[in-house]
Order: sequence, then C-alpha cells, then structure tokens
Amino acid sequence: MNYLREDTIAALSTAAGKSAIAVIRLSGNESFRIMNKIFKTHSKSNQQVRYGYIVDETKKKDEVICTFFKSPHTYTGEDLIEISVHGNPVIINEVLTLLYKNGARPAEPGEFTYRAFLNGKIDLAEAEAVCALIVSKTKTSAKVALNNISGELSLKIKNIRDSLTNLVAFMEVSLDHPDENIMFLSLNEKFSRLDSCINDVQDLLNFYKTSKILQHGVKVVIIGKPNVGKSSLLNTILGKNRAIVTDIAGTTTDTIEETIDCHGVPLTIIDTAGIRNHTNNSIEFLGQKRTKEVVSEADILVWLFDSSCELDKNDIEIANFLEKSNLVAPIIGILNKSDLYQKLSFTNISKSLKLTFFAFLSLSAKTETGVAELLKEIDKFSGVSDSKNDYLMINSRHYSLLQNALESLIKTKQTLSIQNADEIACFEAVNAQRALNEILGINVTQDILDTIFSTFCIGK
Ligand SMILES: Nc1nc2c(ncn2[C@@H]2O[C@H](COP(=O)(O)OP(=O)(O)O)[C@@H](O)[C@H]2O)c(=O)[nH]1
Ligand SMILES: [Mg+2]
Repeated sequence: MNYLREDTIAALSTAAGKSAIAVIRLSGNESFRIMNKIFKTHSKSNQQVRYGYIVDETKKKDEVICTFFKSPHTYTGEDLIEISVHGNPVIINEVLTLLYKNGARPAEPGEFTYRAFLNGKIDLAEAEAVCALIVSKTKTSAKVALNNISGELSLKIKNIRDSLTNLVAFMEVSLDHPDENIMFLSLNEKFSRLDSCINDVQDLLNFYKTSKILQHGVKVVIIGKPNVGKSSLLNTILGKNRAIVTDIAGTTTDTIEETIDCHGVPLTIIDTAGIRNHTNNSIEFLGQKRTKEVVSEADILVWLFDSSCELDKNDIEIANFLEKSNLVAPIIGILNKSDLYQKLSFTNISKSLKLTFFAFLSLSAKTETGVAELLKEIDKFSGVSDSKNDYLMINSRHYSLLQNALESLIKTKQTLSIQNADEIACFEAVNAQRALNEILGINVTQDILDTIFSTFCIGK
C-alpha cells in the first residue's frame, strides 16, 4: 500500500448511494488552500462551520455545509475539512473530482485513521477498534469496540508494560552492579510483580473467546430430516415468515440464513434442506450437499426430531452422517411438535443413536412453547451476557501477542529462580515488553500496518 504522508487526501466518508447528506473528508496541509479555491461562502473565516457553495470556477456544483478543523486538534492530527454535500452520487463525484483537480488525491482504505495513528492521535489497538466498531452487528459488540476506542484496552496494556519496565530497570541495575545493594528488589518481590503481570495478561486473554463471538457471531445450523419443522423453527425464532413452510417433504432445497441479535450476540441461524436417504429430485440433492457443507462450519447444531413419530431410517442416516463428519460443534437435540401426541422421547433417541448431545429440549415451533429455552441454551454456549459492560475486544493479533508476552513472563519467572541466569530473565522480560508494545503499534513493521489498514473501508 502506498501511504504518503505529505499530500492531501480526500474521500467520501459516508456510505455510497443516495442519501439526504453525504460527508466528504479532506485531510492534509493543502486542505484549506484547496477549499479556498472551490468554496464560496459569506460565513466569517473564524467560523468553524460555514455555509456556502462548491463551485468550479463560476459554476455552482452544490450547496454545502463545511466544517473546518485546524491541526493538531483533529481526527487525523492534520488540517481537516468535512464537506456535507447532498447525498447524490453524481454530486459526490463532481465534488470529489474537483478536489482531485485542485491538488488532493483519493485516499487509500483506512488512510485517515492511518494518519491519526502516525500522528499519535490514537494507538494501533484504538485504530483497530474503529474498524471493529463500524462492522459491529449488535449493541453489545458496538459497546465493546467503543471501550477499546476510548483507550481502555490500551490503558490496561500500558499499565502492564509500565510495571514490567519498572521491574526490568531493577533487574538491569542488579545485573550492572551485582555487588552493590542499591535499588535492590527481593526475589519474592520480583515474583509477586511478575505474577501480577501474568494475571493481568491472562485476564485479557480470557476476553478472546467473547470477542470472537461478539464480532463474528455464533453460527447455529438447524438440521433434521424433512418435515420435522426446521423452517417453522427458524420462522418462530425470527418472528417472521422468512422460510417456506409446507407439509410436502423436501421444500427447503437450499439453505436459508438470517442473523438476529440474541442478547447481544449476533446469531446466524441457518435452515437447511432436510437430509434423507434417497432423493430423486436433483435440486433437493444439491440442497443436501450444501447442508453437509454448512454443518461443517457450524458453531452449534440444532438437530430436530419429530416427537409425534418414532425414529426412522432418515434419522439414523443423519446420525451416520454426523458420526462420519468429525464434528466439533455441540449438538442440541430438539423434540419438536411437543403440542402433538408424543411417540418419541429423549431416552429413545439416546439409546438408538450413539451421539453425544450437549442438551435436549422439547418444544413446539408451532405454538412457540419452549423456543425461549432453546435461545437460553444457545446463550449458555456463547457465555456472553449483554448486561456486562467491561468486555474488551481482543482480536487475533492481540491474542497471539498476549500469548507471546505470557510465555516470556513465565520464562522470566522460571529463569529468575536459577542462579546466574539473570541476564536471560532480563532478556525474556524485555521480550514480553516488546510484545505488549506491538499491540499498541510501537515498533511494528510496515507489513503489519498495511495488513491492518487495508481491511478498512475507504473514507475511514
Ligand atoms: N403440530 C405441529 N406442527 C408443526 C410444528 N412444527 C412444524 N410443524 C408442521 O410440520 C410441517 C413441516 O414443517 P417445516 O417447517 O416445513 O419442516 P422442515 O421440512 O423440517 O423445514 C408443516 O406442516 C408445519 O406446520 C409443531 O411444533 N407442531
Ligand atoms: Mg424446510
């Protein structure tokens, strides 16, 4: 990626398409000069927000509101202007073309945030959170990303790093002056300080599972032979008729996917084509092939049985298929149609099928009895509670650096107890420090920065 810092960049910062207002951002040394050429206004030049027209020579292009931000107190740290134009793609294009004609260049993905990072307005963990906030799917995941943007993760990392820096200073002094008793810390004191760093790193590592669930959601795949009520269950959960429900077996021939906000967790529910032994219908056959694919990607499998009928060869067929698939996802067994006369029980299923079930529930997709309990069971799996406020977002980059830091801290502790190994202990402690710094973007390679910022959208 070719990020140059000296030039002035411009891009549409709001979503493309038609809207009441669209915001174009301009950042860099030349911003004010460029605007002077294309913005005609009667507002006073000391006003931060000015009303006027974007003009090409004498031709009016749009009636706009411009907000002027003077460096260094701006998002990017540079002179920055936000132009609110009418949200029409033709106008947006004309204004952007005019900006480019007068000296700005199109911004690369994430370049505004990249400049904010380079100019020390935000650290790397905060920049990553900006991206995570934009793609957040639920209120809880947005709240967690916001915790990171506000610097809560960065502060925790800095605190651990600073106490480690302090400890390393003591360790280095005793290395440099082995015979003098100045600035001496007992071994116990060093251990206790290291333990506290280890605990803090461990606490942050523990956020990883929740972060992944909040960001990427939980994939729930509903399986079962035809006509057990899979589509009905999906519709009941969604509260609308998204999937086709019919009493002719094999109607859902492809998978249907919907995402809902389930107590803060983005829950993607996938209704599949029923798996059964023989199918003459080629569309249904393709649907079953797709079903087998999504099953392998599931976080949770919800396997429906028709409790008004006994098990048949189709249920056995599914059991055989699951057994062969080396599944890691837990299976929740559902006895659907609990409103009808019951011919099947959990005991029948457990005895006849040699599969381990994470839970068993009885419900009726038709009357909705028991559906809330299913969602509670899925909640238990995710371990996320939307009433909790102090989650932090740990992405996979943070996770592997925290793991490195943890390993180095443990090695520091181990080597400290060995005689004459202080130098190695010091080396390991510095390694841990380096890993923590890398989370904040200190001494990271250009490759890493490029990878992170290229995932941003243009205009951010
Ligand atoms: N009585 C009763 N009928 C149900 C229930 N769930 C689904 N059905 C009926 O079972 C038939 C098949 O349902 P559908 O959702 O299309 O099954 P799928 O093939 O597994 O997707 C339809 O006639 C539904 O109305 C239930 O809980 N109770
Ligand atoms: Mg169906």
